[in-house]
Amino acid sequence: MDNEISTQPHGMEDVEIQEWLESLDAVLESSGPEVAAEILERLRAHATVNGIDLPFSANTPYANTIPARLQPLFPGDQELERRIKSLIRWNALAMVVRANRVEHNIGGHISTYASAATLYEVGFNHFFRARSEEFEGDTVYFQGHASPGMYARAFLEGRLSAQKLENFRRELKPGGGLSSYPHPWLMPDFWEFPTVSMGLSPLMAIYQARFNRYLEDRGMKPATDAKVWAFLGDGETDEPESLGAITLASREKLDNLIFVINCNLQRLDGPVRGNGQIIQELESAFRGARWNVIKVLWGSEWDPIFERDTEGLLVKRMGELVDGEYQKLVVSSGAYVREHFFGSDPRLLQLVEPLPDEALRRLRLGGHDPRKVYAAYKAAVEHKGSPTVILARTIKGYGLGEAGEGKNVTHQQKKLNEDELREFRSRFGIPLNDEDCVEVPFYRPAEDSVEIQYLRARREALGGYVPKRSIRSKPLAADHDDLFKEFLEGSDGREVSTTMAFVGMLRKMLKDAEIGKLVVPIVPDEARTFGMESLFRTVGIYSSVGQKYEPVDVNTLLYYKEAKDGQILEEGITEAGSMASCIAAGTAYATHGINTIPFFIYYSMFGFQRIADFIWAAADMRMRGFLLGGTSGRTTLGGEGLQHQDGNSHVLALPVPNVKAYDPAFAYEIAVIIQDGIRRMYKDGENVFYYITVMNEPYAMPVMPGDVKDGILRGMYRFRPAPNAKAKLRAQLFGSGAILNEALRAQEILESKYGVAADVWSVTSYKELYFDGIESERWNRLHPGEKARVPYVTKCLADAPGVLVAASDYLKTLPNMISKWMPRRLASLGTDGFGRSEGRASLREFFEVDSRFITLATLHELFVDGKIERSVLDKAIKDLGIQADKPNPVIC
Ligand SMILES: Cc1ncc(C[n+]2csc(CCOP(=O)(O)OP(=O)(O)O)c2C)c(N)n1
Ligand SMILES: [Mg+2]
Repeated sequence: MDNEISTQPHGMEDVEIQEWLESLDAVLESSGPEVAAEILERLRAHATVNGIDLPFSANTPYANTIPARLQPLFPGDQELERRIKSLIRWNALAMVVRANRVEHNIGGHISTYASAATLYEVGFNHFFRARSEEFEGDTVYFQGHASPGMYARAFLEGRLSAQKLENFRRELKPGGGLSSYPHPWLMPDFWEFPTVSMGLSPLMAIYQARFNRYLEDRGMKPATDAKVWAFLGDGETDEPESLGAITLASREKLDNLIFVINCNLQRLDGPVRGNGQIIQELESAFRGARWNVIKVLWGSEWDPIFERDTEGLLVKRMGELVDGEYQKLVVSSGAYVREHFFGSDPRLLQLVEPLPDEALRRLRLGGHDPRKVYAAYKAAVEHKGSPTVILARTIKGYGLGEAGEGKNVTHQQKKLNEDELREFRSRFGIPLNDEDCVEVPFYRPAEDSVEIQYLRARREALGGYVPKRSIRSKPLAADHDDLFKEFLEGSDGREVSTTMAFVGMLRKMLKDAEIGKLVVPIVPDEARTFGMESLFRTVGIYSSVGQKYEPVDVNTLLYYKEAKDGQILEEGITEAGSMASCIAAGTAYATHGINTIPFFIYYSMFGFQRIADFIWAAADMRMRGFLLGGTSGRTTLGGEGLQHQDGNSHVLALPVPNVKAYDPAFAYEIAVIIQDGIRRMYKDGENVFYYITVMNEPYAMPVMPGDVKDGILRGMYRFRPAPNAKAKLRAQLFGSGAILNEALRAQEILESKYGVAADVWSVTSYKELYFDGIESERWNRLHPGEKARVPYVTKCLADAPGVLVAASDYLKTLPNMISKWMPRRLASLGTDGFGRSEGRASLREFFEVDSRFITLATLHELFVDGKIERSVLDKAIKDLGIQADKPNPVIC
């Protein structure tokens, strides 16, 4: 085992090692731990240069990091805090048991909070500082499955009614209920951070802590000692996101960040590492990443035993057991513990000889001992120079006894029988008699009871209640007509891509008096891809240490400028981390009362496709800001092929209710969308955010054709009507993004070669059109007696004659989903299938979305309607050079 320590090195007498240990003790005594550590470090270096091969281990022994003699005094009333905690335990359990009595299988978790209660209560009573006018407050990410405990506490605090608790997981009941997990969308005055999709919160917490520093370094908020706490499960650390950014946290010296990992050694199905030691594994990962690691393994009852163990036998023995054995030990009798744990060595048995079996059974784990937990938290908040992780050992389902304590099934335990309830009641001293107890009533002592008074006083001392979400920013004026005006006026024939147009807007926004400082550009190592490198120089790349080197390109205009007050968050190749930054910036209006406006620009394929769950969490958190899907569209990104070419993201944006997704073709469309977005989010306070795709295909940007702003925002407008509206053959062409140009070319071909007069529409957002359509349908269904609402699509096309053809750089399902509100049948072209490494023209031919295929689709529709002869169609296929037997792109 990694942490095994030998008590008898080769060729060394006991007495010799004893001398070494004693001299170290003497140094410790006289000069303190820092000097002792320095000596050991020097010894290690000395040994290495003298050719001694010391094996590397990032582990320390399987013992508490803070020894008993360095433990601070516990400042609270321990007995009273225990009683309060017991009441919270009871109410948390009652909430789940009651909910499942009323509605079978409604779910909920008992055992997670049961194991974590002390970890939270020490935080609530002594550490978590609330947000107030004067102080930004600590930020706490609560483990999602522990939410019953947070509700139960809020009930004692008088913040949640018994009725709300009664309706745990039944939010739709009259009077409302409580959401299963932390969801700011559902409980916007309570929860701040959604944490239940495991792995997201550790990563979000790291970037939150870093964003707090960013705000300070840019002078946007005063520097404070506010902390970001993240509570995780040990099983949760298997999610790659959980540990994925821990080196960033240490690199950035985020001593404002504290992870508390509840190491109950169990996950849902069974042990996290039955055949190993999750605590040691995590310790080495975090120590290797240069975190401050504090292990809280053993409770105070163990201290005297350790003291008697002058030979280090106990620590050695503790390091030998695998977690599966530990899990068994904590639920076993004292006799079993004596035989199987201490029985491995007669000297160990001797250590515990004076203790009766019952005392052995009650040897508490560190995570259940408030004194040990307090010591760890205090050390963590006082630690400087790196983030801290606390690895606290607990028992899953603590206190549930036969109903699930330490059992493999405990995660899903939701029902207790009468005996089990009585036992739990007695164990935690809940003042309910045998009869009442089985009804599992919520229990809150009188307002003037010592428990409630104490609990309130503690929270008052810490500035108020936690968790609590409120919006503290002031609305912006958002008066930006002048800022965006130039982008409505076209590019004067100059060929630019919509990405370039966007970057032009960003550059201008960064100079704006109101929003200049608030804009937070975020890039995952793609700034050059998007032509943003000029911003490096103008606003700088944020670096907490400034720039310690002369950049290689210092003599160029656009050199790589890092600065402590840099504005760009250049995150490196991590879309997940960038999104976490975007979330921190986009929720700062609530967390910090600062209206930062994130613009997160990335390869569109690596957004919704790769980090959809973070985007979902952002939606839950009421994030504001802009996601820019760069190099988007399956055929606008030439050369890249299957994994980069995005024809999916607009479909994947559909499920996120509050994301507004736009696929604009022209600079003025983007300008209108962003200007309106800033107004809606930062002036009117709407809980929406934006997804805008931008492309890298250059073409001349037209002047905005009249007042089409409303159409742009609602999803479609007629961009170019047919020149010959009186023609016999008519068509309506719908194009989006860069494919709009193909529709415009098709309009010309149809006009000049086939006498078909087509109007061309720019469809900026199928999602907006779809939502409008389903809302009209729904309203009409519910209000049959009233004047029927007409979907916007239907209104637009009311007097639009001819056949209907849509072409998109995304899946055909986008246009198809609004076709039922169109006056006639719709033919849809799109890019279903895998991409190819090719140039744009070949890709558009391959996916059958170029002007020729739009022309063919239009003629085919006219043929189906009996408006043209077959021969015209046959000839067109030939003239357009279309290969009728080409493979189907969807399946090849
Ligand atoms: C991403 C994700 N995958 C799966 C789940 C389902 N799930 C909920 S709790 C749980 C086990 C949690 O174990 P651990 O992290 O050790 O927490 P504990 O309850 O033991 O404190 C699982 C698998 C989830 N919530 N999120
Ligand atoms: Mg666990």
